[in-house]
Amino acid sequence: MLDFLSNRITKAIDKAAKKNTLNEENIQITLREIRLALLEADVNLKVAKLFIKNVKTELLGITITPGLDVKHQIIKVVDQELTKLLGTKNQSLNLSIKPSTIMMVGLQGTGKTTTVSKLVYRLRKHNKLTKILAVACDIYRPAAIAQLKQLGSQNQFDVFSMPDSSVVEIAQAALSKAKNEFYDAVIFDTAGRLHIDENLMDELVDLKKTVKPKEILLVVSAMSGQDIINVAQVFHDKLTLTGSIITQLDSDARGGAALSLRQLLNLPIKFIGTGENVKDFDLFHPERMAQRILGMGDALTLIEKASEFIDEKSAKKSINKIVSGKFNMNDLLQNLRQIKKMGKIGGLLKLIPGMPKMSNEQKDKAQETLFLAEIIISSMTFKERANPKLLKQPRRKQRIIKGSGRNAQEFNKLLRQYEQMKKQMDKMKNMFKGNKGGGFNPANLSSLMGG
Ligand SMILES: Nc1nc2c(ncn2[C@@H]2O[C@H](COP(=O)(O)OP(=O)(O)OP(=O)(O)O)[C@@H](O)[C@H]2O)c(=O)[nH]1
Ligand SMILES: [Mg+2]
Repeated sequence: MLDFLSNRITKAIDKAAKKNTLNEENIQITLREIRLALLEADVNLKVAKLFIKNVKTELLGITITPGLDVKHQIIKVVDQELTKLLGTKNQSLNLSIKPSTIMMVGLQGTGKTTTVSKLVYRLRKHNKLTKILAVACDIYRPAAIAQLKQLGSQNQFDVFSMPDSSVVEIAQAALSKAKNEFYDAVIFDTAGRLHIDENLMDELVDLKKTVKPKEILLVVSAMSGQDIINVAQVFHDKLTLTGSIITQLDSDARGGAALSLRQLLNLPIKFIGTGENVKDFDLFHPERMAQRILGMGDALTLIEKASEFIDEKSAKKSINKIVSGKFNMNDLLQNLRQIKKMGKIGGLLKLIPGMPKMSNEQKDKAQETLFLAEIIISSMTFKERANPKLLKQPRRKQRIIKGSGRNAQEFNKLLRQYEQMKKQMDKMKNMFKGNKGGGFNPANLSSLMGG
């Protein structure tokens, strides 16, 4: 899905990240590459320009997140802007009234009829609507009604059709049937057209007046070229669309034109079609799509974790305590838990620029040290953690060793490390001086923990 766009953007970022600095020149190079990637993927020029402008503003004003290298800083910004471009959040269908009414419109062969049955499947499975009526309003293509009927019998939903009638007459009859028989939803399948056709457009306007649908969805193929933008604009002007569905995303289409519609028309993308089966249909999630395009799901998760971690007010609070010399084992425990929240220390250390490469063995050892420390400190009482001098009392020591299931050697080592850490306070202070964001760099703690 969108492999072309994904490959090109990834390459652009990789190339830019080789320089490993985020100065104006490097930002320019990055932006030029990304711009090319977008245009080659068929993204509309206006959309690409705006996107580049936004990424530029963000990159120039960036506050470097401690723990992220240049590549990840760029990914973070591009991911954020791409998500925005795609619409930020999924927008669900308006199903507030019964029967809910949905109208499908679009050019020929984009997947309107197929999508009707996909939508039925989804509304049943995810929205608990059981009785759904599909209405055959494509009265021009001879096989169109038969196609919908066949989909209906394959997937057990009702199809309404009426020979020798106008689209408006069909719609009126279907609506009264739906009301009388308490249908949950009615979906109108309409005729496709090769290009904007005045007569067909007027027919859609009449259909809209008759049905007053809560949703009018433009079905767009991912394979569309730039001409889809004008076409969609006309549909939108005449019908005031409520959203779009991008189909055929499983193809090797570049997809940029269809994706551009969201920004140009301010039209939410509600679903995506990814195959011919009724199940090949998903809600459109801008953030997930952005991640997929960046092809860096794992990296993004780590970035997220790093940001989350650094944003933590509590982390700042406890680290301020450490720097001011007032830290105790409660603060230490809190920090250890935050590190754990970020997952494996090895993956984390990889992201920290300037961090010497550790062997797997060293990483495992660091991980284990932190893990052990957490277990032992967890077995202490709050009072003991607040006043570690109490830990010298043999009775307390024995209790903690027993409670944590560790041995005396490990316990003593932890205390030694804690003392060492206190002694290294000055060193720590200097480390934080160089850290503008005031954030907490877990590498400092792990090195002090003897990892
Ligand atoms: N691979 C793939 N094929 C799709 C998808 N959606 C629809 N199709 C196929 O595209 C072709 C056209 O689909 P239809 O549902 O008939 O399209 P339509 O918009 O109703 O076409 P007209 O009624 O002629 O305008 C069919 O062969 C579908 O199986 C999709 O998401 N992926
Ligand atoms: Mg059709």
